Amino acid sequence: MNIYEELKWRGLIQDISSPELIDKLNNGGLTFYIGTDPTADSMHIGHYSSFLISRRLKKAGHNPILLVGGATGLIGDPKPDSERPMISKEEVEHNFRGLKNQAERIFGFEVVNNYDWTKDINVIDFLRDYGKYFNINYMLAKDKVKSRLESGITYAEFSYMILQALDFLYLFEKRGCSLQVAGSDQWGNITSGIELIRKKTGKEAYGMVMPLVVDSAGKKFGKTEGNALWLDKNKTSSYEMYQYLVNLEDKMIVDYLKKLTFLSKDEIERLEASNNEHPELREAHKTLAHEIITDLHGEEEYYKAVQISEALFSGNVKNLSVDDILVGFKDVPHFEIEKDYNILDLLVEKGICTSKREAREFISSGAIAINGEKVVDENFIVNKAIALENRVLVIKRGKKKNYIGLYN
Ligand code: 545
Repeated sequence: MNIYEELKWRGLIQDISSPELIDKLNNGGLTFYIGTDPTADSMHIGHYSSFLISRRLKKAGHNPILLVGGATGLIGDPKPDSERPMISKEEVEHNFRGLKNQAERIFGFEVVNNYDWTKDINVIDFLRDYGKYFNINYMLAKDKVKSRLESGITYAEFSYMILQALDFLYLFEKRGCSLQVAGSDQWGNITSGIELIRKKTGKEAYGMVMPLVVDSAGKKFGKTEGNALWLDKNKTSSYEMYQYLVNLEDKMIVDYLKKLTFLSKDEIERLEASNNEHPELREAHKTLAHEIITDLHGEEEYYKAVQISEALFSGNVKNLSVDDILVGFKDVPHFEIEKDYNILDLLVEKGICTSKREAREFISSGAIAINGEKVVDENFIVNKAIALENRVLVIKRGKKKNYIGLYN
């Protein structure tokens, strides 16, 4: 397969600006860019899938430039439904540093900042050198603008496409960059740039967009209960990432293997067959998690996530560190333990059981365990000495309910 066929097979090509691009992609040697705005201080897994294209194209002999929009982030790319709240300059700077570091660390390519070439353009030059090349009718016809005509759009957001177009022109002229790649929501901004380049230089530049990765409900991928799957492991631990990926719906798995990994067609077909024949092994899911977590955080983090998951599943938490336990049990109820307790009092006082009678029933049926060991004696004394690292008790009630007790 050549690179174009490979990208097609992976489902990474939604649109290209001209059929000429196909040969250019297959021949290698293009300089291309992909941009992101500092609207958050970390990318999430959806951006990861788009940015991986930089490595795929690099492997095919092209030169990537990553752009973080220190300028465009101050304005805000129009969303289809409503105006973005203005973010402060300090926040944009903070986010910029986060994204730049992350992009350099994960993808390993040069990162440029469009603030560098836009900050000194004065308003008169802006209107003469760029504004003059944009016809209002053309701008109004762009999807993102069109969808806002009812609800309203400010002049600032309306002008956004000019900024992104002038970036493309700048990189075309100064860096020989002739291709911009992005998610499909960027089509209008990319074609504006191609138009501007054509009008100002008479030359042809190209655009390529990929479908946004979505979950089975058609929502943007990586947003779970309002929380994105962040690439920053302080925001989303490897364990949380692992859990999300291992529990992906079966019907999504092949699509994600194609878009989020570098595994070959043969290997992905083999995993697909494994998922069909032995879904209980979750081999495809685990491989997906292995590829992504290893790439983002290193192989050790992957094995740690597996270890935490297995320990939590079996209830055998003794071999985990306190830090791993706190990561794994982030979402279960936590409480402080300030003194020694009789087990019955502890269970009732901390709300694990509703009454002593209920607590006795749980104990006699073997349904209470502390740090993986069943409590069978209703006079059992809970104290610091039995806590892991003298700090943590994992109290399990029945098959599913867990509680974390902390000594300080
Ligand atoms: C700015 C100036 C340029 C070229 C591109 C830009 C950014 C672009 C944009 N892109 C999106 C984005 O989201 C916020 C990320 C917060 C971490 O707004 N105008 O910045 C997304 N982009 C990646 C994909 C995208 C797109 O980063 O293109 O489709 C999402 O996958 O929404 O000269």
